[in-house]
Amino acid sequence: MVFDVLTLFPRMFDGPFSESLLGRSQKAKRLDIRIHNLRDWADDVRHQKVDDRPYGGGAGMVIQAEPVYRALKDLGALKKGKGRPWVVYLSPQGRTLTQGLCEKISQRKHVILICGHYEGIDERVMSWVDEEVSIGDYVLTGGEIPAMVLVDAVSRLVPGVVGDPESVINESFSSGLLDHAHYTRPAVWKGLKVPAVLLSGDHKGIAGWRKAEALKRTKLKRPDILKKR
Ligand code: 4GX
Repeated sequence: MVFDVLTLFPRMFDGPFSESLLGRSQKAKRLDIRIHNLRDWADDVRHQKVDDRPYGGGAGMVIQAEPVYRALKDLGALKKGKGRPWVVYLSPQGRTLTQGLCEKISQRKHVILICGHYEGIDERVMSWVDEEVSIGDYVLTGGEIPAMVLVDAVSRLVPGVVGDPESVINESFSSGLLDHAHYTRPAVWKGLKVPAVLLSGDHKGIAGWRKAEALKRTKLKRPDILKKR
């Protein structure tokens, strides 16, 4: 899967995308995450200015339409037809990112993410945006962290990114329930015992315990999920 990220702060992505699963999967060519500096498409190549004051006045700056348009054009988003990438703008006005939306996005081969800053981008480029996505109802300083969240959550659904496909299938949300509790060695720690069934070797018993635990936890911690199910 290919991600193109358009940002004014490309270095913010250095850490999160080079470590752990995402780093490994890029080396293995399962993922191709390309970070682009929006300033490379600035009108004024020398000053590389890509923002300006809002018409009508008020605080803050607005990212100009032209650099975003040029970047989208170069990345293939303006052509029509099948190979066209899916263009996402991260913004608090978007549809909330859920596991379901991540699954939907993971079906795409090529996704372009636009990270807004300041007061956002000129509304006139929105006609090339396929989908606005929000990571939650709070205001951040820019769209970079939301883009990282989306790339991370979507990437782990790409076949091969998470080594054991079981851990993607059995986890929270996919089943509509929270995950059951987990324990590892030692079997007794500070006098606290691991539930006996997990040491029993009885696979059916273990599966039953886990299912019941997951239900109990969901009822207790996230009753809203149960209602939706
Ligand atoms: N989930 N931000 C976008 C710029 C902006 C401001 C106003 C449109 C309108 C966010 C979020 C988020 C901060 C990214 C403001 N764009 N993005 N940016 N929550 O808070 O996705």
